[in-house]
Amino acid sequence: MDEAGTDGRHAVAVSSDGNATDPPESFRESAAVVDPDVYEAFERDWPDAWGRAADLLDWAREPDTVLDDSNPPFYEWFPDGRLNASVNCVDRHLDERRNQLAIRWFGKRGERRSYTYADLHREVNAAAAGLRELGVEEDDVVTLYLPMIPELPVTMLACARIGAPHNVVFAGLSAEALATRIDAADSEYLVTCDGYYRREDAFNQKSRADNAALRIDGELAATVVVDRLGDALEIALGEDEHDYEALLAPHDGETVEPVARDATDLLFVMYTSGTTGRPKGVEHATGGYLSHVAWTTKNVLDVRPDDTYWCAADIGWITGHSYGVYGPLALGTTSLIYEGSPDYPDRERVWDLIERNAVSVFYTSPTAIRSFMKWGAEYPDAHDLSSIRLLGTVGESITPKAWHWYREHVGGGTAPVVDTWWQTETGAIAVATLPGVTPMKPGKVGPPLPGIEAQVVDRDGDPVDPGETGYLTIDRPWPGMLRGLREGAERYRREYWVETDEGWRYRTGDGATVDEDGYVTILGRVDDVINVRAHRFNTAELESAIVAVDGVTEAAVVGDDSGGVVAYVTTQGNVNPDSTLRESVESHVADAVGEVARPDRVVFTPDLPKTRSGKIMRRLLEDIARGEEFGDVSALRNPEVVGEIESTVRGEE
Ligand code: 6R9
Repeated sequence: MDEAGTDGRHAVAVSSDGNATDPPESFRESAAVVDPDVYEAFERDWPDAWGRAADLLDWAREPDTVLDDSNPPFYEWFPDGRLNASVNCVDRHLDERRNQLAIRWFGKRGERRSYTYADLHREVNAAAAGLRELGVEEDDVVTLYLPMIPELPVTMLACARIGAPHNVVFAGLSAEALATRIDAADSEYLVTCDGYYRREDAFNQKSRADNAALRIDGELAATVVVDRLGDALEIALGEDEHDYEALLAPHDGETVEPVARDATDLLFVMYTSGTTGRPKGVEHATGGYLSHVAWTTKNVLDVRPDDTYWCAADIGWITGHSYGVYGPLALGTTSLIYEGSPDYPDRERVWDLIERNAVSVFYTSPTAIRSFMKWGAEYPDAHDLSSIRLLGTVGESITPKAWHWYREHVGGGTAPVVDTWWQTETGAIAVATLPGVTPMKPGKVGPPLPGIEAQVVDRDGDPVDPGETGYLTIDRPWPGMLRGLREGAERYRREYWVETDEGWRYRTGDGATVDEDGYVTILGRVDDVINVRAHRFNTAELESAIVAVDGVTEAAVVGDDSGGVVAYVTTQGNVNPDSTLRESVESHVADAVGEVARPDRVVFTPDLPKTRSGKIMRRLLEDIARGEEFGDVSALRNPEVVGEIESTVRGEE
């Protein structure tokens, strides 16, 4: 280790790992960051160094203060600054890039729509005026329940323009999940659509939104309905329901004065699964969030204005918010938005889109990469993907095998593959290599970014030795951090923070190890959260849906090794489960939570492994689901059940 990196956390000097891969020279030549001093610079000048992230934005009032930490853990970033997110993502690019594409959209049926920055400006303004006409005022929360169509980023930016925080609910979530999120956010405005295509079929999203509206405690003041399907689905609009196009039409060409928001004002709320059954409303502030997102889009994903950049995540989750909408548009680049699934109409689709649009930066999840691998290298290999300059991955750990496959078959064997760790709560990337500076280690995420004090600690809060297992924590605030929870200050403090001798420490909920060079490897959640196809759910959300099925007694859900869900289920009186019961278990989860969470396997078992205190041993069930070795089970109350479960699972394969 060199002098700069004595504690292995701040500077990165990789000495001890034969698998480390240096950034290719050709990439370094034009990378956004090439000076390794960036780590030291942030350390020397923390928190003021984060001012350079704020410098990437246009402010209505430049902030004088970088961080107000007088009332931890309620931190305020750039507290005296004022700005508007839609100005930063749209207006400020008009002089230089009026006719450059901001959004290239590809629909499921091969439809295309393109928005130049001038087009985006026009529609965002008309939508902002339309929302105002319906009564939306500053600080009113607007719920957006839309699939991957351009109207989603447009309405997000329209909300931002008038200072109305958005609350995007993933379009695949159920009516029940939508209702919970509308109520929890105290939202009186909803933007949805008639429907969307699921494979060949027109799916009626509006009727699901109607079901949600019937269930909410409050009342919707207005609903806007985008016509996605045209003649394929005719929807009758009720009272207080408005057709999107008709609402915008009279405002076409109008300019809505952007509302200058305090940097600490709410930009959006996003519900995510936490350690209890009810989702938490994560609140992101305008200035810190946008600064951190812009800084990482530029310096970690190396995105530039002249790129065509594709973040394949759905905008309904945080990755799509930060890196599909706000980051790329803040930098004035072209963001590709794809509505379909990667294998529809065929497995050429993704590669064809990359080739035809000369995509230079591609960001996706290990779940997707695993599917690509399963389908076979012949699909990417048949395309000219030489436009790719950088590949990113997020959402779960990537195995060295998948990492190499991705680099080889998508990245031409040379593109940096940047594994990025972050969460809904961190708002933006927190742990990752800097592609022009830091060597990559396949299978390990990387060191914390400059200015981020992440470390792995043991139960007592002491940093673990290299290779030891511990909890990933962050010791100082960072600009993209959540400003709070919708559920209040107390819940926010309790859920995430512990006070240590050195100050306040944020708990990520992830187990991790760290190596001699400070590279973090994520082992998975240490709480009751599971990552399903790179989406986050609480085990209780899924399990309560399962135990609601007639005949079911108990359920435990775990993740398997391909990002799917395995449900272990016991039945009343151990009745022999038939296929109808299996089907109801699956469909109950899909109805209550969403199609994404539908169990991939349902394993009926006479009992669930429990500790003496009656806690279900999910870890063990997870090991079985993943076909892994598991440890000593003698501490269980019912060790005999383990063998039985294992043979049921193996027998099924
Ligand atoms: C951005 C996003 C957050 C959880 C996080 C962790 C897992 C994210 C990862 C990763 C291993 C990575 N996670 N990135 N695990 N390697 N590069 O996914 O946000 O949906 O809130 O999930 O995802 O467990 O705690 P979110």
